[in-house]
Amino acid sequence: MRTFSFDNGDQMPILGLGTWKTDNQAIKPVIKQAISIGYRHIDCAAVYGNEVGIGEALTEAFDAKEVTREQLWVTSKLWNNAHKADDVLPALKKTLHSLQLDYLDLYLIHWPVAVKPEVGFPQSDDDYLSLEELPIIETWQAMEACFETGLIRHIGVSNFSVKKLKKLLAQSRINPEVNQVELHPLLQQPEMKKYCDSVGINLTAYAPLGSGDRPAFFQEEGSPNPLEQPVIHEIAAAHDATPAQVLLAWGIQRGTAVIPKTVKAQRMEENLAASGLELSDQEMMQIQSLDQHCRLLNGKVWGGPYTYEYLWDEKELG
Ligand code: NAP
Ligand code: SBI
Repeated sequence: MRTFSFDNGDQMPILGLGTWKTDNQAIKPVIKQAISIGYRHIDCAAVYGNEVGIGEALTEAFDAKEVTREQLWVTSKLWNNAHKADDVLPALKKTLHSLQLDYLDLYLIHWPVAVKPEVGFPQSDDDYLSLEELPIIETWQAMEACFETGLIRHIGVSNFSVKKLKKLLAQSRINPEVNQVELHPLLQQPEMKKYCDSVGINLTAYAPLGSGDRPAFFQEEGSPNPLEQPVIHEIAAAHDATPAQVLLAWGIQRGTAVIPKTVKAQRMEENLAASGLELSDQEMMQIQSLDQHCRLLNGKVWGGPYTYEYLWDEKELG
């Protein structure tokens, strides 16, 4: 499995397992299965509400000597209601407790969106804190302090625009090492890729298969599906591969990590095998032409000051 190398020598497997939309009970056998077939990178988050189940599965896998802690890459994310400086370390400790781990490989600020500490998921504009009230740099400095405790080996961000990354890099003592964003052939974000490459930020692709099972709230009528693009099917047929494998191979070949979610054993195998699929330059170009700058998880779930334009630092395409 190809890896991303970090400055301290750590290696993040370029393909990991996504865990959103699977509850504590259902996720446990999924994680055990994934580890048994060779997954070594698990993408978690406090807000997914399943870190306890993941922790139980990891502990059982360690106890059974299927894998060692050092062989595994575990990412988690700070939720939007714990952005105040004093709330970051407790949130990290809660995640570590749930996952039954001594340390995380990577901890990310999940969104550049702050909500009041007592709010789980915001329901009204009143539930938000503006970035004037709680600037990102205050949360980032608390992330830097967490890094210094040794409880996390790397720190990064998620859903940050290039503009927000630039501002953070200008203010930070420790640079973010990862930005995790939505990426697939319908949303290629070439400027983001170029910028991250230029400053040494590893880009991770979430929703690499188009998040077809995203909740109804996130579905907009007529949204395209990367898995259903004829070009993807043609390339898949040429390699005797599946459309999902082509999407993942494209992401990997482009130099991004990919974290597809599946709960099905056969698809886990299929997705993992995508790291062995090689696309030609011409196929990569064909896929490049599919870009529509189409955000499937466009952040419209947020309110208050966090408009689309504010979040992504761009106007919405009409
Ligand atoms: P995704 O991985 O793009 O797509 C998941 C969907 O694809 C599910 O319906 C899954 O169904 C299906 N699928 C998986 N493998 C398949 C295959 N080989 N063939 C056909 N369908 C397949 O979507 P996602 O879960 O939204 O994103 C992946 C991960 O990224 C998340 O789980 C989460 O860890 C992370 N994420 C992070 C953020 C963030 O804000 N940082 C946002 C979104 C996601 P089955 O499960 O039934 O197989
Ligand atoms: C949740 F558990 C609840 C809402 C929500 O909205 C945006 C997408 C997201 C996220 O922030 N990270 C995900 O993987 N999905 C999510 C998750």
